Amino acid sequence: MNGAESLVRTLVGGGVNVCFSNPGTSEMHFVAALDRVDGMRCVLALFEGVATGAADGYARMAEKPAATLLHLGPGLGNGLANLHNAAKASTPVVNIVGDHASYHRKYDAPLTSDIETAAKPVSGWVKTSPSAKDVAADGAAAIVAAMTPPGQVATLILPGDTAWDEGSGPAQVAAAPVRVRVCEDAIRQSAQALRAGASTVLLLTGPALREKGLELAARIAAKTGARILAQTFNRRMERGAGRVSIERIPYPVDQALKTLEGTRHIVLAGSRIPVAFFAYPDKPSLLAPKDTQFTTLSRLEEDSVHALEWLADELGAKAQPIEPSRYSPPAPATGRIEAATIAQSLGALIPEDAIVVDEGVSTGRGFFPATKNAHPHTWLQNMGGSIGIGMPMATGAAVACPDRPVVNIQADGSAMYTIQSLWTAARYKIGVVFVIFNNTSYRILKQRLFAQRGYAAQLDTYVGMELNNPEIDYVGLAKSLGVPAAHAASLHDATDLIAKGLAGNSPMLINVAIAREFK
Ligand SMILES: Cc1ncc(C[n+]2csc(CCOP(=O)(O)OP(=O)(O)O)c2C)c(N)n1
Repeated sequence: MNGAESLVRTLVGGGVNVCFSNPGTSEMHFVAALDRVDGMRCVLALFEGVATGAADGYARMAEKPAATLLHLGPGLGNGLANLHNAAKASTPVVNIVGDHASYHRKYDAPLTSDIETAAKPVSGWVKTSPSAKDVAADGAAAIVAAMTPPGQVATLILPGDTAWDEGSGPAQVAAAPVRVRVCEDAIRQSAQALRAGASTVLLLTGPALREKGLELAARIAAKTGARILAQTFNRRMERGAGRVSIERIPYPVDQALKTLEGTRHIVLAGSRIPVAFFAYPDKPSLLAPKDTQFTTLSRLEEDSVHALEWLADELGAKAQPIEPSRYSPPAPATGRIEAATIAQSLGALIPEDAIVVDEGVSTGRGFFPATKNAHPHTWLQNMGGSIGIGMPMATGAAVACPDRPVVNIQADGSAMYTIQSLWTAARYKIGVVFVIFNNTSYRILKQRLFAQRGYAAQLDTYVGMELNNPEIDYVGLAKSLGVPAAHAASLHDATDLIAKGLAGNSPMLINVAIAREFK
């Protein structure tokens, strides 16, 4: 058995069953092994950013990593933006990058580059496998590294000869470390901060945003009078009927400052101190009031749910009554197509057990209130700020959960970074409903420029932010990539088309025409 097959059998043995790939000549033996070994599904992506974003979405839902397969340094380079996002979301990814055969590197052939250096900023673990005899054990170590809490990108670089030389056979994959439990001090100090009541915020992210964590946090809040909030961006959040559907710290700095006004203590459950996405000349970087005291209940890699359980016990809150969201969706909206009406219609349309993949950017920001009482669903966001994650992430999430409805709420400009996702969805019949919020601009940037009251904004010209002239034909693009698509010129059309899309289990794109005004 060669190294490639030893590695693929190791991956399958370690529960890695999907490989989002864009291979080249140096990976041919690995590809042949992918094909030969049962239990491994190879999903082709036509751009590496699709492969890496799909691996992120897959792992968020499957709770285990997918592999990627990228072609040397340039393939990795194309995939880096979404690996950055995966790293910021602490998503486990087994990121496999092919390289020249070890003896070929010294000739500096065209595709030679320093792959390790390129991989390091996004990877918690990087290794170039030295030989075909080592590659299976290195693959096993990569899985463990990826799954080590809170989860990380593990990059395994695979020189060609490690694939084609005689290998070791499959290696055993060790169990990944479990999340460690917090110490008693963390509980005692958090309880003390929470007893202060309304001036305390219990700030959640990570596994604390799953059903059990939310329920425990709500009991604690009900008992103490403290507020619960989620970070602005989170890897995965359970919401809708039957869940405690909580709000996030808003993205715009002024709104975030207002939300946290009067806060004296923040108890961090897996979360970080809230900071502004960007610095602005006239605004603070830190979003909480200056003298806020922070208490860490749990770090992201620790067992936040156990910590919340213990904390609830300590506060006598375990049996505290709470009111999870009830199923009472809004009626589908009528009137103009705008953020509020789309949100309302989505609240009415989200099917039971849906996955909502949110790259709605300026349109999608305020969708939580209108979707709070929808059917139970899961909400995925971009934690790394690099746009172009939504379509691949939705595609990967749907590969992980083929029986769940998946809707991608997708800003138009961001869609264009990884629009090739549509072809993968079509090729493998992956049932994602892609809803494009088409405002023919980078509206969020126009908002920023306008806020600066700059010369360009006064003239109402926004250099480098207009996506008209020519307008992008998303319906035509989708059709050319094999995905049925339709244009929604009215809210009624949009509601109708989204409902139809969600009733099926095949990919569909809906282009929702949104007015260009932005102020
Ligand atoms: C990789 C990357 N390139 C550029 C940016 C800067 N950027 C942030 S938002 C944005 C435009 C977003 O436009 P769109 O997706 O249409 O959303 P809208 O603002 O119109 O709601 C850009 C270019 C980024 N965040 N990431």
